[in-house]
Amino acid sequence: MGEQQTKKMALSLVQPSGDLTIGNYLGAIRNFVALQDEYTCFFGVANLHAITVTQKAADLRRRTREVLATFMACGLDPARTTLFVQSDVHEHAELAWVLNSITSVGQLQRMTQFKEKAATHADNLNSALLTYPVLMAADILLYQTDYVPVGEDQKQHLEFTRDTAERFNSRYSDTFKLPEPLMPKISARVMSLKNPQIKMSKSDPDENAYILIRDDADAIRRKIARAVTDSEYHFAYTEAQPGLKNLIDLYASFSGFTPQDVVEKFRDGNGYATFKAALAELIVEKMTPIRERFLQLMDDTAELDAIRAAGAEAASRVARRTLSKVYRKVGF
Ligand code: AQP
Repeated sequence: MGEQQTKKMALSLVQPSGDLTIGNYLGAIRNFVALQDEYTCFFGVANLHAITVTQKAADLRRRTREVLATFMACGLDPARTTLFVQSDVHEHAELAWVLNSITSVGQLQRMTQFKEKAATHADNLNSALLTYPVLMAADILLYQTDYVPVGEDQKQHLEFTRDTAERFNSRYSDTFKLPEPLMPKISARVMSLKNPQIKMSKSDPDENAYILIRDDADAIRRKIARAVTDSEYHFAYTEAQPGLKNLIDLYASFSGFTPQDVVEKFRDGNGYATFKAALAELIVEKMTPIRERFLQLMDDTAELDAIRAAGAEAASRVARRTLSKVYRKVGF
């Protein structure tokens, strides 16, 4: 008991909105693994968030299981860490409703991700796309979270969460802890392999833009070989060569080298081909054991179901405590 209470709380969720990419791995999941000993950890599958974009029910159900299996394949250990599915814990939706009542529409309309998604999903501009950050604030605040390990794209949502917590605390009384982001130093923002101006996203319509955690060695080699670079043929780590810079960052993240070390190692190579081939082999080496473990876990339905059920129970216990406090304060 003492240990649970003195350790700080870390929480993060991942959407089952597509097959997970190495962006999700390097920006988020790999960092979750490193936190397991130091913090009390809760990691979830954000299936409520995923329906802000149209999903086929069977695909969403399958991907929800796949995210759980990916968490474990990457090294999250259900004996030390709570792994859960967001829709199994009804408190998330209930707290989001309360937080909606203290959130201004203008603030939501100014969020970068809303503006981007509104542009790409103009045919399905549903109100959940607008209120997405409110649900994300509920996800985090329910667990009295200290740290949220996320990629850089989520920084603005985290600031929104802190604003919302402060507003509730000052309108009612001190209820929520203010969470801090935890971002990796390299690969906080892995860029698309086809357009290094935009981030690598699992819902990108071009499958060559990303490497999936479940991609096999041939797919990895093919996608790296086709990755956009430039025609400078000058091996340097600079904003002026964003495609190459992204690949150098990937090499640095997977190898533990600094980007400058990577430049030293490959600057005398013959064009970019030698570097690309070495990068592909490095990714294959690091991702193959994860992929194999993922495939094994997906075969064991009973184990995944048991982990999901235990996670739902553990998460609900914590979430219930915060929600009942909130309900009392607002007068329910
Ligand atoms: N390209 C990225 N680089 C670094 N980190 C990233 N993350 C996502 N893309 C990158 C981090 O992965 C975690 C889970 O993300 P998510 O699934 O909740 O949603 P997202 O950020 O919207 O991820 P995607 O892949 O871009 O999904 P879609 O295409 O469905 O919107 C988060 O911590 C995120 O920062």
